[in-house]
Amino acid sequence: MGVGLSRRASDLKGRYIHKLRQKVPNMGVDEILEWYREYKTLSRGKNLLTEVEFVELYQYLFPGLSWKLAKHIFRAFDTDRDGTLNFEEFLVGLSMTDLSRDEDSCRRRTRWIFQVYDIDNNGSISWDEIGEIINVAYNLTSKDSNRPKVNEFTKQLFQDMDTNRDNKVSFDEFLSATKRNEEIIKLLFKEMPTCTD
Ligand SMILES: [Ca+2]
Ligand SMILES: [Ca+2]
Repeated sequence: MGVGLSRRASDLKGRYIHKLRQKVPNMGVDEILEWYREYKTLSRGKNLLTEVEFVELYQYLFPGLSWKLAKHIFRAFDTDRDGTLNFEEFLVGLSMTDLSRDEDSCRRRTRWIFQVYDIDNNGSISWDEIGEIINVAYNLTSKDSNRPKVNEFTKQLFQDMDTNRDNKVSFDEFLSATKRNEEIIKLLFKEMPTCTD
């Protein structure tokens, strides 16, 4: 590993790696460098990943995932909302697929999934937002015959999440709801374990 690692490490400055490691405590230096190499290839040396490039990658990593859902996932990766992913955004997003069950990982992951649902990024999930994500997750079209069933499911889910009945779901409500109902996470990421108390 020695020679290759130092060559790549010189590309990514030590201080920067240290900063990244604080954001992705579940990843080691080797893994970060491995992803950096991957990122450079994917972004064709631009050091920015566009939505189209990301969607292609995500559909390759998760076959069967609809492009609409991949676009919502891109939005959650793109934390500064400039429409592209820098390496840090890319890495932090990828670290969310770490499936550890410790409390810290669970909370970070749930916070991130909350961002997938919170389309307008205002810190709460509205009825429309959950409806949109569920329709996309089920890949429904406007004429789909399963629509009434899914609408009913959405309604029940929203009511179950919105425990204080203010017509929006806060992060804390969301977190509690994911512990009662694993479907909220499995809808988007089948393999992801849910967190329990
Ligand atoms: Ca960005
Ligand atoms: Ca919102």
